[in-house]
Amino acid sequence: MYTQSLDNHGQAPVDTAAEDAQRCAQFQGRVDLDERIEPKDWMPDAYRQTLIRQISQHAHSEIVGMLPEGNWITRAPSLRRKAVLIAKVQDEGGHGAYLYSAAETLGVSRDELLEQLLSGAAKYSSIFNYPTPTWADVGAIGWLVDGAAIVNQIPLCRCSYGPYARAMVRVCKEESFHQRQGFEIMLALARGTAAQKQMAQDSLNRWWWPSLMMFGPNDADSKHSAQSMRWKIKRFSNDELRQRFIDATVPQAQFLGLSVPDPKLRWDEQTGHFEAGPIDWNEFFDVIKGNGPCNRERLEARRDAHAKGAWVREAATAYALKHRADGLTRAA
Ligand code: BYC
Repeated sequence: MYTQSLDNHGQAPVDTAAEDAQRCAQFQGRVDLDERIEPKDWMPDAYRQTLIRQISQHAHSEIVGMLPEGNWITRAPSLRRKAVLIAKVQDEGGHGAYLYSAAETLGVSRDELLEQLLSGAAKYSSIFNYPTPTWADVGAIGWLVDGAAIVNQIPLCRCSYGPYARAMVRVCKEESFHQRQGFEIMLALARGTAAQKQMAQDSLNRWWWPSLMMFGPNDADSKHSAQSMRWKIKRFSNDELRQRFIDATVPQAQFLGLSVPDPKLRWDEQTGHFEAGPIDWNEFFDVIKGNGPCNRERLEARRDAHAKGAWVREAATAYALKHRADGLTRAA
Protein backbone atom coordinates (compact mmCIF):
# COMPACT_ATOMS: atom_id res chain seq x y z
CA MET A 1 0.00 0.00 0.00
CA TYR A 2 1.30 3.46 -0.90
CA THR A 3 0.34 6.39 1.30
CA GLN A 4 1.40 10.00 1.26
CA SER A 5 2.01 11.50 4.62
CA LEU A 6 0.01 14.72 5.14
CA ASP A 7 3.00 16.68 6.38
CA ASN A 8 5.88 15.49 4.25
CA HIS A 9 6.22 19.01 2.81
CA GLY A 10 5.83 18.09 -0.81
CA GLN A 11 8.49 15.41 -0.80
CA ALA A 12 8.06 12.14 -2.71
CA PRO A 13 5.29 9.81 -1.37
CA VAL A 14 6.40 7.42 1.35
CA ASP A 15 6.26 3.80 0.22
CA THR A 16 5.11 2.25 3.52
CA ALA A 17 4.92 -1.25 2.06
CA ALA A 18 8.56 -1.11 0.99
CA GLU A 19 9.48 0.42 4.34
CA ASP A 20 7.64 -2.38 6.20
CA ALA A 21 9.24 -5.05 4.01
CA GLN A 22 12.64 -3.60 4.82
CA ARG A 23 11.90 -3.54 8.56
CA CYS A 24 10.56 -7.11 8.44
CA ALA A 25 13.73 -8.25 6.67
CA GLN A 26 15.89 -6.49 9.28
CA PHE A 27 13.79 -8.05 12.04
CA GLN A 28 14.15 -11.54 10.53
CA GLY A 29 17.89 -10.90 10.23
CA ARG A 30 18.09 -10.23 13.97
CA VAL A 31 16.07 -13.37 14.72
CA ASP A 32 18.32 -15.43 12.44
CA LEU A 33 21.36 -14.18 14.37
CA ASP A 34 19.67 -15.33 17.61
CA GLU A 35 19.40 -11.77 18.91
CA ARG A 36 16.75 -11.31 21.57
CA ILE A 37 13.77 -9.14 20.68
CA GLU A 38 12.83 -6.80 23.53
CA PRO A 39 9.53 -4.96 24.20
CA LYS A 40 10.64 -1.57 22.81
CA ASP A 41 12.12 -3.04 19.63
CA TRP A 42 10.21 -2.81 16.38
CA MET A 43 8.44 -6.09 15.55
CA PRO A 44 5.93 -7.15 12.87
CA ASP A 45 2.37 -6.98 14.13
CA ALA A 46 1.81 -10.67 13.34
CA TYR A 47 4.81 -11.58 15.57
CA ARG A 48 3.32 -9.49 18.39
CA GLN A 49 -0.13 -11.09 17.97
CA THR A 50 1.32 -14.61 17.85
CA LEU A 51 3.17 -14.00 21.09
CA ILE A 52 0.13 -12.48 22.80
CA ARG A 53 -1.88 -15.55 21.76
CA GLN A 54 0.68 -18.12 22.87
CA ILE A 55 1.84 -16.41 26.08
CA SER A 56 -1.70 -15.66 27.24
CA GLN A 57 -2.89 -19.22 26.48
CA HIS A 58 0.09 -20.40 28.48
CA ALA A 59 -0.74 -18.06 31.40
CA HIS A 60 -4.39 -19.20 31.38
CA SER A 61 -3.20 -22.84 31.40
CA GLU A 62 -1.17 -22.19 34.52
CA ILE A 63 -4.02 -20.70 36.51
CA VAL A 64 -6.67 -23.14 35.27
CA GLY A 65 -4.09 -25.86 35.92
CA MET A 66 -4.21 -24.99 39.61
CA LEU A 67 -7.75 -26.36 39.82
CA PRO A 68 -7.49 -30.14 39.23
CA GLU A 69 -4.71 -30.48 41.81
CA GLY A 70 -6.12 -27.81 44.10
CA ASN A 71 -9.09 -30.18 44.55
CA TRP A 72 -6.76 -32.49 46.48
CA ILE A 73 -5.19 -30.03 48.93
CA THR A 74 -7.76 -30.75 51.66
CA ARG A 75 -7.57 -34.50 51.02
CA ALA A 76 -3.80 -35.09 50.63
CA PRO A 77 -2.90 -38.31 52.49
CA SER A 78 -0.32 -36.77 54.88
CA LEU A 79 0.82 -33.40 56.18
CA ARG A 80 4.00 -33.66 54.10
CA ARG A 81 2.03 -34.36 50.90
CA LYS A 82 -0.30 -31.48 51.72
CA ALA A 83 2.57 -29.01 52.26
CA VAL A 84 4.25 -30.06 49.01
CA LEU A 85 1.01 -29.84 47.04
CA ILE A 86 0.18 -26.38 48.41
CA ALA A 87 3.66 -25.20 47.38
CA LYS A 88 3.27 -26.69 43.90
CA VAL A 89 -0.16 -25.19 43.27
CA GLN A 90 1.12 -21.83 44.51
CA ASP A 91 4.03 -22.09 42.04
CA GLU A 92 1.53 -22.52 39.20
CA GLY A 93 -0.16 -19.29 40.27
CA GLY A 94 3.27 -17.63 40.19
CA HIS A 95 3.91 -18.95 36.67
CA GLY A 96 0.61 -17.43 35.58
CA ALA A 97 1.70 -14.09 37.09
CA TYR A 98 5.08 -14.04 35.26
CA LEU A 99 3.40 -15.01 32.02
CA TYR A 100 0.66 -12.36 32.23
CA SER A 101 3.43 -9.82 32.93
CA ALA A 102 5.36 -11.04 29.87
CA ALA A 103 2.19 -10.69 27.74
CA GLU A 104 1.61 -7.17 29.09
CA THR A 105 4.99 -6.07 27.68
CA LEU A 106 3.40 -6.57 24.23
CA GLY A 107 0.81 -3.86 24.86
CA VAL A 108 -2.18 -5.84 26.07
CA SER A 109 -3.65 -5.50 29.56
CA ARG A 110 -4.05 -8.30 32.07
CA ASP A 111 -7.72 -7.34 32.51
CA GLU A 112 -8.30 -7.82 28.78
CA LEU A 113 -6.63 -11.23 28.84
CA LEU A 114 -8.55 -12.39 31.90
CA GLU A 115 -11.78 -11.24 30.32
CA GLN A 116 -10.98 -13.44 27.28
CA LEU A 117 -10.42 -16.41 29.58
CA LEU A 118 -13.51 -15.89 31.71
CA SER A 119 -15.80 -15.31 28.72
CA GLY A 120 -14.61 -18.58 27.19
CA ALA A 121 -13.08 -16.81 24.16
CA ALA A 122 -9.48 -17.79 24.97
CA LYS A 123 -7.94 -21.24 24.85
CA TYR A 124 -6.01 -22.90 27.64
CA SER A 125 -4.33 -26.29 27.63
CA SER A 126 -6.65 -29.19 26.80
CA ILE A 127 -5.10 -31.25 29.60
CA PHE A 128 -6.83 -29.37 32.40
CA ASN A 129 -10.28 -30.42 31.25
CA TYR A 130 -9.91 -33.92 32.69
CA PRO A 131 -11.03 -34.90 36.21
CA THR A 132 -8.88 -35.94 39.19
CA PRO A 133 -10.98 -38.57 41.00
CA THR A 134 -8.10 -40.23 42.92
CA TRP A 135 -4.91 -39.21 44.74
CA ALA A 136 -2.88 -40.99 42.04
CA ASP A 137 -4.06 -38.28 39.62
CA VAL A 138 -1.96 -35.77 41.55
CA GLY A 139 1.03 -38.06 40.96
CA ALA A 140 0.15 -38.53 37.28
CA ILE A 141 -0.23 -34.78 36.72
CA GLY A 142 3.18 -34.07 38.24
CA TRP A 143 4.90 -36.92 36.42
CA LEU A 144 3.22 -36.68 33.01
CA VAL A 145 1.73 -33.19 32.69
CA ASP A 146 4.64 -31.33 34.26
CA GLY A 147 6.98 -33.75 32.47
CA ALA A 148 5.38 -32.82 29.13
CA ALA A 149 5.48 -29.15 30.12
CA ILE A 150 9.25 -29.37 30.71
CA VAL A 151 9.88 -30.96 27.31
CA ASN A 152 7.77 -28.25 25.66
CA GLN A 153 9.13 -25.35 27.69
CA ILE A 154 12.89 -25.97 27.82
CA PRO A 155 13.19 -24.83 24.17
CA LEU A 156 11.04 -21.79 25.03
CA CYS A 157 13.90 -20.59 27.28
CA ARG A 158 15.58 -19.79 23.91
CA CYS A 159 12.49 -18.13 22.44
CA SER A 160 13.35 -15.02 20.41
CA TYR A 161 11.19 -12.77 22.65
CA GLY A 162 13.21 -11.81 25.73
CA PRO A 163 10.53 -11.49 28.43
CA TYR A 164 8.94 -14.86 27.52
CA ALA A 165 12.32 -16.63 27.35
CA ARG A 166 13.40 -15.22 30.72
CA ALA A 167 10.09 -16.18 32.40
CA MET A 168 10.56 -19.72 31.08
CA VAL A 169 13.95 -20.15 32.77
CA ARG A 170 12.42 -19.85 36.22
CA VAL A 171 9.26 -21.75 35.28
CA CYS A 172 11.31 -24.70 34.01
CA LYS A 173 13.32 -24.91 37.23
CA GLU A 174 10.09 -25.14 39.20
CA GLU A 175 8.50 -27.60 36.76
CA SER A 176 11.44 -29.90 37.26
CA PHE A 177 10.67 -30.08 41.00
CA HIS A 178 6.98 -30.61 40.18
CA GLN A 179 7.77 -33.50 37.86
CA ARG A 180 9.86 -35.20 40.54
CA GLN A 181 7.22 -34.83 43.23
CA GLY A 182 4.70 -36.44 40.85
CA PHE A 183 7.04 -39.30 40.02
CA GLU A 184 7.71 -39.83 43.72
CA ILE A 185 3.96 -40.13 44.41
CA MET A 186 3.66 -42.66 41.56
CA LEU A 187 6.64 -44.62 42.88
CA ALA A 188 5.17 -44.81 46.40
CA LEU A 189 1.86 -46.06 44.98
CA ALA A 190 3.49 -48.48 42.54
CA ARG A 191 5.49 -50.01 45.40
CA GLY A 192 2.50 -50.00 47.76
CA THR A 193 -0.42 -52.40 48.10
CA ALA A 194 -2.03 -54.04 45.07
CA ALA A 195 -4.90 -51.54 45.34
CA GLN A 196 -2.47 -48.59 45.37
CA LYS A 197 -0.61 -49.94 42.35
CA GLN A 198 -3.92 -50.37 40.55
CA MET A 199 -4.81 -46.78 41.39
CA ALA A 200 -1.52 -45.63 39.84
CA GLN A 201 -2.17 -47.77 36.73
CA ASP A 202 -5.71 -46.38 36.34
CA SER A 203 -4.45 -42.82 36.48
CA LEU A 204 -1.72 -43.58 33.91
CA ASN A 205 -4.45 -45.09 31.70
CA ARG A 206 -6.49 -41.89 31.97
CA TRP A 207 -3.65 -39.32 31.63
CA TRP A 208 -1.38 -40.90 29.01
CA TRP A 209 -3.24 -39.93 25.84
CA PRO A 210 -4.30 -36.45 27.03
CA SER A 211 -0.62 -35.81 27.93
CA LEU A 212 0.44 -36.64 24.37
CA MET A 213 -2.25 -34.23 23.11
CA MET A 214 -0.76 -31.38 25.16
CA PHE A 215 1.89 -30.93 22.44
CA GLY A 216 -0.78 -29.82 20.00
CA PRO A 217 -1.99 -31.26 16.67
CA ASN A 218 0.25 -33.29 14.36
CA ASP A 219 2.68 -31.14 12.39
CA ALA A 220 0.57 -31.43 9.25
CA ASP A 221 -2.39 -29.83 11.08
CA SER A 222 -0.45 -27.28 13.14
CA LYS A 223 -1.36 -23.98 11.51
CA HIS A 224 1.07 -21.79 13.49
CA SER A 225 4.19 -23.97 13.72
CA ALA A 226 5.97 -23.08 10.48
CA GLN A 227 5.81 -19.32 11.04
CA SER A 228 6.52 -19.60 14.78
CA MET A 229 9.61 -21.65 13.99
CA ARG A 230 10.82 -19.08 11.43
CA TRP A 231 10.48 -16.45 14.15
CA LYS A 232 12.20 -18.77 16.66
CA ILE A 233 9.27 -18.55 19.04
CA LYS A 234 9.08 -22.32 18.73
CA ARG A 235 12.33 -24.21 18.18
CA PHE A 236 10.89 -27.69 17.54
CA SER A 237 7.67 -28.93 15.99
CA ASN A 238 4.78 -30.41 18.00
CA ASP A 239 5.57 -33.95 16.78
CA GLU A 240 9.29 -33.64 17.54
CA LEU A 241 8.57 -32.62 21.14
CA ARG A 242 5.88 -35.28 21.56
CA GLN A 243 8.38 -37.93 20.42
CA ARG A 244 10.97 -36.62 22.88
CA PHE A 245 8.42 -36.94 25.68
CA ILE A 246 7.46 -40.50 24.70
CA ASP A 247 11.11 -41.56 24.54
CA ALA A 248 11.80 -40.11 28.00
CA THR A 249 8.62 -41.33 29.69
CA VAL A 250 8.14 -44.93 28.54
CA PRO A 251 11.29 -46.12 30.39
CA GLN A 252 10.01 -44.29 33.50
CA ALA A 253 6.71 -46.21 33.29
CA GLN A 254 8.73 -49.43 32.92
CA PHE A 255 10.73 -48.52 36.02
CA LEU A 256 7.46 -47.98 37.92
CA GLY A 257 6.24 -51.38 36.74
CA LEU A 258 3.21 -49.78 35.06
CA SER A 259 1.99 -50.37 31.48
CA VAL A 260 1.55 -47.60 28.99
CA PRO A 261 -2.02 -47.92 27.66
CA ASP A 262 -1.03 -48.18 24.01
CA PRO A 263 -1.16 -51.69 22.50
CA LYS A 264 0.69 -50.45 19.40
CA LEU A 265 3.61 -48.94 21.33
CA ARG A 266 6.90 -50.52 20.21
CA TRP A 267 10.61 -49.86 20.32
CA ASP A 268 11.98 -49.23 16.85
CA GLU A 269 15.56 -50.47 16.73
CA GLN A 270 16.25 -48.67 13.47
CA THR A 271 15.13 -45.18 14.47
CA GLY A 272 16.11 -45.54 18.12
CA HIS A 273 12.68 -44.24 19.16
CA PHE A 274 9.50 -45.64 20.66
CA GLU A 275 6.77 -45.70 18.04
CA ALA A 276 3.34 -44.87 19.51
CA GLY A 277 -0.09 -45.82 18.20
CA PRO A 278 -2.41 -43.20 16.66
CA ILE A 279 -3.82 -40.39 18.80
CA ASP A 280 -7.58 -39.81 18.84
CA TRP A 281 -7.59 -36.28 17.45
CA ASN A 282 -11.39 -36.12 17.54
CA GLU A 283 -11.16 -36.17 21.31
CA PHE A 284 -8.54 -33.39 21.28
CA PHE A 285 -10.55 -31.09 19.00
CA ASP A 286 -13.69 -31.77 21.01
CA VAL A 287 -11.93 -30.78 24.24
CA ILE A 288 -10.48 -27.56 22.80
CA LYS A 289 -13.93 -26.63 21.46
CA GLY A 290 -15.16 -26.65 25.07
CA ASN A 291 -16.69 -30.13 25.21
CA GLY A 292 -14.20 -31.97 27.42
CA PRO A 293 -15.29 -33.67 30.63
CA CYS A 294 -14.53 -30.63 32.84
CA ASN A 295 -14.45 -27.52 30.59
CA ARG A 296 -17.59 -25.99 32.09
CA GLU A 297 -16.61 -26.81 35.65
CA ARG A 298 -13.14 -25.29 35.22
CA LEU A 299 -14.42 -22.01 33.78
CA GLU A 300 -17.08 -21.73 36.47
CA ALA A 301 -14.47 -22.29 39.18
CA ARG A 302 -12.23 -19.58 37.62
CA ARG A 303 -15.13 -17.11 37.35
CA ASP A 304 -16.06 -17.79 40.96
CA ALA A 305 -12.45 -17.35 42.15
CA HIS A 306 -12.17 -14.12 40.14
CA ALA A 307 -15.37 -12.70 41.66
CA LYS A 308 -14.33 -13.69 45.18
CA GLY A 309 -10.91 -12.07 44.64
CA ALA A 310 -12.41 -8.67 43.71
CA TRP A 311 -11.79 -7.27 47.21
CA VAL A 312 -8.11 -8.27 47.02
CA ARG A 313 -7.66 -6.44 43.72
CA GLU A 314 -9.45 -3.38 45.11
CA ALA A 315 -7.32 -3.39 48.26
CA ALA A 316 -4.09 -3.80 46.26
CA THR A 317 -5.06 -0.94 43.93
CA ALA A 318 -5.96 1.32 46.88
CA TYR A 319 -2.62 0.48 48.54
CA ALA A 320 -0.67 1.23 45.33
CA LEU A 321 -2.50 4.56 44.85
CA LYS A 322 -1.83 5.54 48.47
CA HIS A 323 1.87 4.78 48.06
CA ARG A 324 2.03 6.73 44.82
CA ALA A 325 0.31 9.71 46.50
CA ASP A 326 2.70 9.47 49.50
CA GLY A 327 5.65 9.36 47.10
CA LEU A 328 4.40 12.44 45.22
CA THR A 329 3.90 14.35 48.51
CA ARG A 330 7.44 13.49 49.61
CA ALA A 331 8.87 14.48 46.22
CA ALA A 332 7.05 17.86 46.31
N1 BYC B 1 -4.66 -27.30 24.28
O1 BYC B 1 -0.87 -24.41 15.35
P1 BYC B 1 -0.81 -25.07 16.67
C1 BYC B 1 1.46 -26.52 32.67
C2 BYC B 1 -4.45 -24.94 19.75
S1 BYC B 1 0.72 -25.36 31.63
C3 BYC B 1 -5.45 -26.32 23.80
O2 BYC B 1 0.10 -26.23 16.81
P2 BYC B 1 0.87 -23.47 18.40
C4 BYC B 1 0.96 -26.76 33.99
C5 BYC B 1 -3.55 -23.77 19.42
O3 BYC B 1 -3.64 -22.79 20.45
C6 BYC B 1 1.22 -25.91 30.03
N2 BYC B 1 -5.27 -25.76 22.57
O4 BYC B 1 -0.52 -23.95 17.79
C7 BYC B 1 0.14 -25.85 34.64
C8 BYC B 1 -4.16 -23.31 18.10
O5 BYC B 1 -5.39 -22.64 18.33
P3 BYC B 1 -5.58 -21.03 18.05
C9 BYC B 1 0.77 -25.04 28.94
C10 BYC B 1 -4.22 -26.21 21.86
O6 BYC B 1 0.56 -22.32 19.30
C11 BYC B 1 -0.42 -26.15 35.88
C12 BYC B 1 -4.53 -24.63 17.45
O7 BYC B 1 -4.67 -25.58 18.49
N3 BYC B 1 1.88 -24.92 28.03
O8 BYC B 1 2.35 -27.14 32.21
O9 BYC B 1 1.89 -23.25 17.35
C13 BYC B 1 -0.17 -27.39 36.48
C14 BYC B 1 -3.48 -25.12 16.45
O10 BYC B 1 -2.28 -25.53 17.10
C15 BYC B 1 -3.35 -27.20 22.32
C16 BYC B 1 1.92 -23.99 27.07
O11 BYC B 1 1.02 -23.24 26.88
C17 BYC B 1 -3.60 -27.76 23.58
N4 BYC B 1 -2.85 -28.72 24.11
O12 BYC B 1 1.36 -24.72 19.28
C18 BYC B 1 0.66 -28.30 35.84
C19 BYC B 1 3.23 -23.97 26.30
N5 BYC B 1 -2.41 -27.43 21.37
O13 BYC B 1 -4.75 -20.32 19.06
C20 BYC B 1 1.23 -28.00 34.62
C21 BYC B 1 3.33 -22.84 25.33
C22 BYC B 1 -2.69 -26.62 20.35
O14 BYC B 1 -5.11 -20.79 16.65
N6 BYC B 1 2.59 -23.07 24.11
N7 BYC B 1 -3.79 -25.89 20.62
O15 BYC B 1 -7.04 -20.80 18.25
C23 BYC B 1 3.07 -23.78 23.06
O16 BYC B 1 4.17 -24.31 23.09
C24 BYC B 1 2.21 -23.87 21.83
O17 BYC B 1 1.22 -22.86 21.92
C25 BYC B 1 1.53 -25.27 21.63
C26 BYC B 1 0.62 -25.17 20.38
C27 BYC B 1 2.60 -26.30 21.37
C28 BYC B 1 0.68 -25.64 22.83
